[in-house]
Order: sequence, then C-alpha cells, then structure tokens
Amino acid sequence: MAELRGALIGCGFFAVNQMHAWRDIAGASIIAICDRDPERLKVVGDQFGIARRYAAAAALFAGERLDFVDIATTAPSHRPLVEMAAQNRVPAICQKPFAPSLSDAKAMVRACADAGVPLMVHENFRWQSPIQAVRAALDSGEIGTPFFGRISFRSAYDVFSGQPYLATGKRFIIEDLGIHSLDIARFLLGDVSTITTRTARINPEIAGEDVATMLMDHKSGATSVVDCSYATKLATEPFPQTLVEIDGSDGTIRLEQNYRLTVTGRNGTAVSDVSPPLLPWASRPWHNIQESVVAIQKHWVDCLANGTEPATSGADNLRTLALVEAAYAGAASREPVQLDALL
Ligand code: NAD
Ligand code: 89V
Repeated sequence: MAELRGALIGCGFFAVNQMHAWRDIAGASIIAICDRDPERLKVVGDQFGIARRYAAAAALFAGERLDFVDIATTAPSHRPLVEMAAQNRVPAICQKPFAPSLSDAKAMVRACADAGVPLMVHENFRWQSPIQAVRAALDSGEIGTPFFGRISFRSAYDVFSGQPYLATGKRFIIEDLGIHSLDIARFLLGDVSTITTRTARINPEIAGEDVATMLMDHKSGATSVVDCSYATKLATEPFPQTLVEIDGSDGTIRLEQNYRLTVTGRNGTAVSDVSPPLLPWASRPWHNIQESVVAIQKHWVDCLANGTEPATSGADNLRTLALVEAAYAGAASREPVQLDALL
C-alpha cells in the first residue's frame, strides 16, 4: 500500500505527541503542517523536518493532495476545520473535545457522512494499555456480568502550566478530562441511559469546575460512578492515571495506582503490572497518554486501509459528548438527565 499523505493542523502543546507518534507508524506520514501562529509552525516544522508549512487551513487544502488531515487545534476551530476537510473530501481526525456543543458535533458528523469521508475523534484514553487490559479482563469472562463500575481520576497536577486555556473557560474538568473518563465508562460498560451530576470549583484561580461526580445508569443494567478532580492532593500524585473498579457477578477488577491490575474471578486472583511502555520520545508521567496516541493513530491507519469505521468515529463520539452536555445540564438543574433525548 502506498504511504498515506497526512497534514497536521494545529502545532501546539499536544500536537508534538501526535507528530512523534506519526513517525512511529508505518503506512502514513505527515507531509505538511498548518498553524496560524508562525512561531508554533516554525518550532514543529523544524523539530520534525517538515518543509511544507501553511498559516491557513484553506491554503493547505488548496496546496496539497492529502489522504487525511489530523486536526489538533482547540475546540472552537474544530467545526470549521472538519467541515473544510469534508468539502475537500479529505478524511479527518479531530481532537477531543469534538466540538463546543452537541449540535456542532452533529453537523460535523453529517458533513463528513454527506461527503463520504471517514471521521475519527482523537479520544485516546480508551486506547491506553492499562484500560485495554481492563477491557481484556472483562472480555475473558472471568468476573461474569458487570453490575458496578467506578472510573476515577483524582489529582492535584498543575495542568494549567502546559495548557493555560484550561484555567479560563466556564467549563473545565468535565469537558477536558471527564470526557475521557465518560468515554472509558462507555467503553467498559456500554451506553448510558441516565446521568446525575454534582460539580464544585475548589481552586479559586480558575473559571470552571475542577471537581465532578457523576452517577450513571448503563443500558446494560450496570451502574457506574465517574469521578474526577484536579483539587485532590494525595501522598503519591497519580497523574495522569485513570483508576478503575468493576464488580461482576463472579468477581472483581481493580486497576490501582502504579498500574497494578487485580482480577479476582472464577479462577482465583491474578495480579499483574500493566504499566505502559516508555516510548523513546516519551516522558513520565505523560508516557501513558503518549503511548495511547500511537495506538489510536495506528488504528486510524488500519481503518483507512481496511475501510472500517474507527472505534471512536464522529458518530460514536456523539454519545460521549452527549454525556458531557448532560453532565453540565444536570449539574445546573441538580436533576438526572436522560441521554436518548439528546441524541
Ligand atoms: P494549544 O493551544 O497548545 O495548540 C493549539 C494550536 O492550534 C495553536 O498553536 C494554535 O495557534 C493553533 N490553531 C488554533 N486554531 C487554528 C486554526 N483555525 N488554524 C490553524 N491553527 C490553529 O492547544 P493544545 O493544548 O495542544 O490542545 C489542542 C487540542 O488537543 C485540544 O482540543 C485539547 O483538548 C486536546 N488535547 C488532547 C489531549 C489528549 O490526551 N487527547 C491532551 C491534551 C490536549
Ligand atoms: O487529555 C487532555 O485533554 C489533557 C489532560 C490529560 C491534561 O487533561 O488536557
């Protein structure tokens, strides 16, 4: 198969991981980059040896023959950029959060479907190897039918130094981080019928909520708690680990700090270390996330090669984004919110 020609739009903080990952993946390479900030364009272009550089996405689409575009800008630009990709019949990856609103996201899915181009949301947390290990334990049948889950991310890590915009938005932890936890809950326990949410802002220096607790009814009959906090000071800082508890009819799964996985079930108890590998370009503690970037981008290349729908396609991600919308609505009303009414 000829190598796929990709372009990156948005050369900011996180895109550097995506560029490293593209270098690790056979079958695709980034041949052009775009950023409206000339400094970021130069930094990333020089670091990764990309000569073809554009200040505007319209010029990129006009100037290059592309097999896909990787959109790594922040959410306000996602809809216009995805729609531009659809108009140019170029398959698109779009970073999370997919869009600032569910109605924008629905329009983006429609635009790509009408143009017949694949669309994947870069929702990478479910691709982390410890989370994949939990999924594999569930699939083994060892714990029987799951009836309870807890997906937990509690930290006091300073995310604002790398991503200063996170301190300024009216929405913070659910939209930025909880979105990953909600997607993991869907990945492990299936789609959700109802969500009840409580939020708090503990850090007075930021505009949005930095604590959220969500209780969900899954269509399978399971109940889950998704809790996240950037106001939790622990003896050992776990960032950016997601901890998981699942109880099933025949046993339990626990993913604890330091990537310790304990499965108790039909065949007794097995404890394993499911630490992610430290890739040559990765750095702790981000290596968990960095490895998942390689995994999701590989998945995209496989999907384009095989003509299959990505696991986190735009259509799939509407259900994760709907949980975000429902969580904010429910936090404001203090009432449970039904998901099907939003979709
Ligand atoms: P950033 O602000 O550092 O980078 C965004 C870049 O996009 C900037 O350089 C900006 O100039 C450029 N840009 C914005 N609009 C543009 C446009 N219309 N055309 C061209 N360039 C444009 O942001 P970031 O922290 O790198 O975050 C980017 C996205 O990645 C966000 O949606 C964020 O939520 C997401 N993110 C995901 C993960 C993850 O694990 N999946 C982690 C961190 C950030
Ligand atoms: O994944 C993200 O979007 C990041 C972080 C993990 C730091 O919350 O903002």
